[in-house]
Amino acid sequence: ALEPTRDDKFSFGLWTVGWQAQDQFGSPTRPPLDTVEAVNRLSDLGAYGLTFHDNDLFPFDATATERRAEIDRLKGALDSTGMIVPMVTTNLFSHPVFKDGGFTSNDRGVRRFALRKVLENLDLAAELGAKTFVMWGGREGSEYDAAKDIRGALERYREAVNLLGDYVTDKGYDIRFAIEPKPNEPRGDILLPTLGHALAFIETLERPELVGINPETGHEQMAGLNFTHGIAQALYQGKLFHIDLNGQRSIKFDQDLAFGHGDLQNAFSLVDLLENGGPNGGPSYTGPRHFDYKPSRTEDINGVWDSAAANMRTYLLLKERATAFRADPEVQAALAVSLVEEINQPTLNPGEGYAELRADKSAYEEFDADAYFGGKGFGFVKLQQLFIEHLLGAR
Ligand code: GLT
Ligand code: MN
Ligand code: MN
Ligand code: MN
Repeated sequence: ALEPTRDDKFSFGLWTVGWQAQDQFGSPTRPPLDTVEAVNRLSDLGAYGLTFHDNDLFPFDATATERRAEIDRLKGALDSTGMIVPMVTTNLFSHPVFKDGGFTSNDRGVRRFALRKVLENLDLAAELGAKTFVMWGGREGSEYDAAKDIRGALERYREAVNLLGDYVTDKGYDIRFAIEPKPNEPRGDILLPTLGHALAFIETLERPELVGINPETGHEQMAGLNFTHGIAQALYQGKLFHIDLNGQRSIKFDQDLAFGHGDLQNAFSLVDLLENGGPNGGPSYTGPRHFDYKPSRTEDINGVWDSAAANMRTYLLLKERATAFRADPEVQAALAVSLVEEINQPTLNPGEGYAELRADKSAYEEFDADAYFGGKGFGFVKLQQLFIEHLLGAR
């Protein structure tokens, strides 16, 4: 069960294993990786999908012929391996023209160009059978408060997403959009910085049902937020359309470590939620388990494939540990002591409203808050220690 299979639905961005490890302070440490090689190797390792930005596959200035040649090479590799493309996205952040953003650049000509670039790429996403189109607005933001009218920028963001919704609807494409939040980097501050901001924004759209979110572990954790909590809310609101799994250690630059190499406890609770948090204890999310990480700059190509395998193996290890955690009678007993299931019981009785609640003296007049618990605690720490012991493989 620790050997990844297609059924695990593991996918990788072409920009992840393909990252040449250039950063703010240094040049690349690895040669370019060919797309066909990436597909073959990921397939051999047990992944089922490859995702990409338009310009991971072909350069920004590719001619129509060059673009088609690269698409056809990818299709050949997909055919020969059985790999699929579950998600496609557009690069609206690398080229200098996007220095103040794509959909929300102050410059209107850039905004029109960005929209056209995405429309072209939506056709490609449909051609490859991608069901999700991710939008990471890394350059949508500002460094200076006076330099960006945020309400105007949100209105332009909305205008853009509404247009894209018109397009897939009119074309009959089976594609939904997933907005990927990030608080900062590369911009000083990015629009829709957390998944909560994105969820609120989506409700303002003309076709909110077409739009969900693609939260990334590290991006929420960069803002000091609990990723598992955020994912639970996205699931609760039916908006977890896609997920970017990786590792991050606290509030600092975007580390994009392998999954589990950051906050391991949070990774464990996340896998437990995704795999066992559904209605009958089954999966709560059935989409791709997509890894968006950066193989560290210290690594050669062998390190790249080791890290790709590490993401999947850690996920499967945590899945195994989560199954054991749920099955442990002591955990079940601790969950009961901690009243974890009681949160699912409505606070009001059937048919009860405020009048009936006010009439229930036991709820208030006779409720003795001081004596209520009789000094008894919730037992959360004991439960947490069981969680840790399962994570450590001690039980
Ligand atoms: C970029 C970013 C990722 C996004 C990708 C999708 S691009 O690598 O850091 O978090 O998911 O645009
Ligand atoms: Mn990231
Ligand atoms: Mn990144
Ligand atoms: Mn990402």
